[in-house]
Amino acid sequence: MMFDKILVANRGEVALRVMRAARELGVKTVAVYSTEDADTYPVQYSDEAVCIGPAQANKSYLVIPNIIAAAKNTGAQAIHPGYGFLAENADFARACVDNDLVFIGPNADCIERMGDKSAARETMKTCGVPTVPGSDGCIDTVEEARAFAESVGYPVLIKATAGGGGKGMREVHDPAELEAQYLAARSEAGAAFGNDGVYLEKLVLRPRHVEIQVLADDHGNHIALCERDCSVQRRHQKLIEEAPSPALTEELRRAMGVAAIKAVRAVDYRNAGTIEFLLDESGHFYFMEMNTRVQVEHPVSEQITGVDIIKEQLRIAAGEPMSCASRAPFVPFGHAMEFRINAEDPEHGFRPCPGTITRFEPPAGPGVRVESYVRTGSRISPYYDSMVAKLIVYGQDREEVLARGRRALDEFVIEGIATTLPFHRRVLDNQVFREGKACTDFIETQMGDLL
Ligand code: MV4
Repeated sequence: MMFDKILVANRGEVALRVMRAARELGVKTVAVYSTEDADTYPVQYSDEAVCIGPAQANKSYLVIPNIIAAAKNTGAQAIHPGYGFLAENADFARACVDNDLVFIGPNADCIERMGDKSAARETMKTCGVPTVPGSDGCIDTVEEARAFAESVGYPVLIKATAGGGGKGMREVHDPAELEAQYLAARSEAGAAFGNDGVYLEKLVLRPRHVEIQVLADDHGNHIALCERDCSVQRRHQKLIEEAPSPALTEELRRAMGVAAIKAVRAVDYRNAGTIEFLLDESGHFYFMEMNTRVQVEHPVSEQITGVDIIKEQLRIAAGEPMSCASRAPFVPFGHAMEFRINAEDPEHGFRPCPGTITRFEPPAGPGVRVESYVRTGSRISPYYDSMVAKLIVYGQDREEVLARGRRALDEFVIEGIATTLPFHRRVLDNQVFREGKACTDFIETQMGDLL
């Protein structure tokens, strides 16, 4: 049975996105907020709101007992974690279950198994999902690292098993650098994650980042909602995502979807998740990581499939079958692109620019969707992520979407703070991007002056 009331353990645009989905399903919402966020729109939008602490996230949005208490005290039956904060925290998922609350996401074991990147890679290899040639588990000595690098050939990439999102990664192009990079990667990982385990992979040159959105329910439905191409990133922060990927053929899409479903079945995964792949220049793809949460860029998949991913998450968590299963296998219709509008100054190394928005005029019209929690007069807090809005444009093909993106970015007015709007306008003028040929080095090679 669908929930009567859920608590949203997040803030900003994703909190609002989840509440809107809940409202369409007739589900009441409880917001939790820090004192810093007391006047934000998601708090006003919710049916009830509970203050859970001061501005610092580790004293509010990350305090598990306070969030659990807020859910129990308000009679919420389930908790949606959004993305970031506690979304991929296995202890939080366990704390929910221990307190008779449904965690709207996968179970704690799945979160843990995918959180250890070396173990996740082994799991995928075992169930036949392609992986980059790499070490079996972690590498404990420089000698072992050297032996592995010689066997697969340079260049190699050292990765932290507790990492993900690019933290604690070191490239090694020359045997003379191996020892220093290996030791640096271990100490960096130890300092950042309290776990200095590292593993090695052959370095894939000029890869694209292509990921498959999946949904799985308790009724045996496992579906792939096509792919997203997230190759335009800066320091492992995605800036633009699109679906479908301009780099995939129908055949590759099918193969990647099959691999993603294999991965989901292998760990008995439930709810929404994403399998990230590296796609090399010759069209081979390799498992990179699994994200056990809903992602920032989920709207582009929604626009090309017509599936409301958040509503499906609620149905799945409530034990109902997903409503879209009979439509699988999904063939993407049209094209969609998302631009992340951050309070950052692209002219000055993307430095954060918190402050008050003195004017906010979002674009509208055909094929335009804006996901944001701000309005004129809103304050962007220095304490949290700098994302102000997501602009999603969609249309019948990529060409229409490029023109629509340009039109919508030109309509978008945000005053009072610097934003990434001018950066996005420039990307849309770039020939490599327009041709659909951007890979993960796009910003360095094409937007080098911005770095
Ligand atoms: C790689 C790679 C090349 N070869 N693995 C970056 C984040 C983490 N998820 C894994 N990452 C990469 N793994 C091998 N064997 C290149 C990257 C990578 C990257 C991947 C996707 C998007 C942007 C990236 C930027 C730099 C490096």
